[in-house]
Amino acid sequence: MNRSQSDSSLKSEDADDNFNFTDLNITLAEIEQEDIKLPFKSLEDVAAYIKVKKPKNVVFLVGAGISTAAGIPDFRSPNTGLYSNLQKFKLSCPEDIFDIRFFKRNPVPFFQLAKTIFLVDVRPTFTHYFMKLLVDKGHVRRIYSQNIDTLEYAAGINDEVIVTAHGSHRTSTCLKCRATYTQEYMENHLRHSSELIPKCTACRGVIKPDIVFFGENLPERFYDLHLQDLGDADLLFIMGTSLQVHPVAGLIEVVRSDVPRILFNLEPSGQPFLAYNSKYNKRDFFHKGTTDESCRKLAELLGWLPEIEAMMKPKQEGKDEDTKKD
Ligand code: CNA
Repeated sequence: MNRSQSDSSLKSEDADDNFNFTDLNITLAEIEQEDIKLPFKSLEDVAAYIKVKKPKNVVFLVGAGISTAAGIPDFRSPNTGLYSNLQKFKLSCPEDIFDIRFFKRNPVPFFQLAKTIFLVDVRPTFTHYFMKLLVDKGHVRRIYSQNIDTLEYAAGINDEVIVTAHGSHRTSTCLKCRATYTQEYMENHLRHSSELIPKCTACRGVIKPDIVFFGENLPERFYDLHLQDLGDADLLFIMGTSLQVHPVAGLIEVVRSDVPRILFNLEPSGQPFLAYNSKYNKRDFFHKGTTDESCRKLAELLGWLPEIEAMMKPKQEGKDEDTKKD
């Protein structure tokens, strides 16, 4: 990883989705010709595209911004991002805390931080469940997540669909003998051990969570899948990422030149490669705001809001019951 409608036949086909084309900013002629004009001008256009084109190879490229609503800070947001809050570690450069060369010399700052970011009780966000619903409806080819928080799995998304491009802390590995350890083992250590640095029970080497640090290779699964997945993609959603970390940021350029690219983010990112502000833009669309707000609005337009809320509800009730028992 490197730093730097009103047509009744259409309606009946999708009757279970409660979809109402009259809500959308498209004409009947466009629907009949299945010709939704690019670039999209609104979320209504995006919803119409999904309804009419029924994409089967949607690729999501997501980053830390989809998890901030769960309480996990991102890297680069001013004031709230991790990089603005590392003063106590006295690093010459904030990226050092996730740099493998630095870690091998001095793993202390990373594990001090790990205690605060790995041990919090977090739940998937609306955005995670929006992705899950698209997966369940057969629209999704793959989710490329830069996040290490494992919330895609917690939302119940099938492992096969997920590529954790920067690894995750589901497992950890001894840097000396390559013995592997579970997430539970690492969490127990961080919570209960008097020693800060976790050491291998076999060889006393330092155990490092399997997240990809600057200076390390991405998982093989990323290299095995990304060219085919992005080459076959029929819609790209980019959500909650500053697109500053390569090679993942480069995925936006691997999709075919006629494939729509949608960015949901608090601030513009990906320019000039994403051309939503250019007069030459042919297929890029930026919707500014939180990913939860954008996904919620899109789900509403698609008539999918009740299904997503139903997916989120049992988890909420389960948590409430757990709390009562304590
Ligand atoms: P980043 O560089 O911190 O950028 C995050 C982007 O998301 C910024 O452009 C923000 O404006 C935007 N953003 C923040 N909150 C929201 C929100 N609620 N809705 C919409 N947009 C929002 O993070 P990237 O993911 O781009 O950078 C890649 C790094 C971050 C990877 O190596 C990750 O491992 C690493 N990271 C992951 C986590 C996590 O697992 N949750 C947390 C912090 C950092």
